[in-house]
Amino acid sequence: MKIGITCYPTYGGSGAVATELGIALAARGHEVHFITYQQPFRLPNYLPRVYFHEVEVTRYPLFEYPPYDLALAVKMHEVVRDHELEVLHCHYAIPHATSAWIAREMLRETGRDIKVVTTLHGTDITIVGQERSFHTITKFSIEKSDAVTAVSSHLREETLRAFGCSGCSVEVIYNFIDPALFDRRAHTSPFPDIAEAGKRVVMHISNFRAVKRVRDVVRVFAQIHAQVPSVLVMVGDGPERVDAEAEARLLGVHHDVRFLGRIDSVAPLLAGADLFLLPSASESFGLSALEALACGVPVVASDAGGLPEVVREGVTGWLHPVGDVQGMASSAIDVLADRSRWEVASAAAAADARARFAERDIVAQYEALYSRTLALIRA
Ligand code: GMT
Repeated sequence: MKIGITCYPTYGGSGAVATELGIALAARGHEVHFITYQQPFRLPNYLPRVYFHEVEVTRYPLFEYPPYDLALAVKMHEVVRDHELEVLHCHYAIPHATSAWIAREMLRETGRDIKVVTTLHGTDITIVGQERSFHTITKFSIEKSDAVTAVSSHLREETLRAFGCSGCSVEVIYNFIDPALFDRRAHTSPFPDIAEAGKRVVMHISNFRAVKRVRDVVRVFAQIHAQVPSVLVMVGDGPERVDAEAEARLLGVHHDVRFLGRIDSVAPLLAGADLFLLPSASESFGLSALEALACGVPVVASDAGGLPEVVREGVTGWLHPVGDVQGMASSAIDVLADRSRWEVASAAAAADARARFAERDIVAQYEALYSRTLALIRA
């Protein structure tokens, strides 16, 4: 198949999933064209059958707000036409699915067709899509897609609740991991100094937006730190980083908190972690939690959104109500202080991630969806 993929190329779960999907599809013999404003952060420079088409937005004094959505639609139209793509797979509804709809309408004028598959990732539905000004266009874009997927059952239900979905269905296709990459045994410890000091590594990875509640990460860690010799490794960057740094100083744990900034390749870091914290206010799936589990890192997280679908309560991790710093700290201390308990949870995490979220199985679900959607053309 010839497939176009559009995503947000910078740091973020949806961009990571879209890119890993494209790479996996190309490895299975498909031709994949990424159409976006920047090379996706997880995309290597060259891979057979993978192409990158940069969307350039015209700057003109009249355009106080340069029209990216239109530039994207024009580029989609051009790439579909010139490379005879069959499917445009949009990750994140706004504006990608809207631009794809425009491109499809333009193509129809010339007697061509393209199938539009939209994958909903979370904030496109839970935050952005429910903004009053975006609600109608989000609903429209979902309904005009030829197929719609959501990354968890929770997000599917939330989509149907918030938008309804006349004439379409939302299929759940979970996010996935490459079991060979997200493997504890495949990497050497990135933190030998912490291990030599006899301390455990607690980790958090995100874009440090408000929804991630990074101050709770530091608060939970402060309680762990009081009981278990440990270091908190914070990976990523974003608007709440300053607050998290201030919280660490306020709680007097800043000497054992390391802010690494944005790092694209997280598998080697996760392979050196003992516990992953994700106390988000909402999380449609929690890709970083899955990546941690696959690396044999038990997860302590909030009992929010799709996280209960990813983390098996009491087996691969522990879930607590949003904001329950005490409960999260207590679960974290229990598992970190008991080596044999940690080993059981770590092994269960790695096994469960492979059993339910292996790249091979999930990518096959997308291939089947593309085939079913393409069959609709010919019907
Ligand atoms: O969480 C973010 O801020 C980034 C966002 C995105 O669009 O990249 O992540 C969403 O999509 C990820 C991949 O499907 C999910 O794992 C995240 O749970 C989801 N974020 C939220 O729902 C807050």
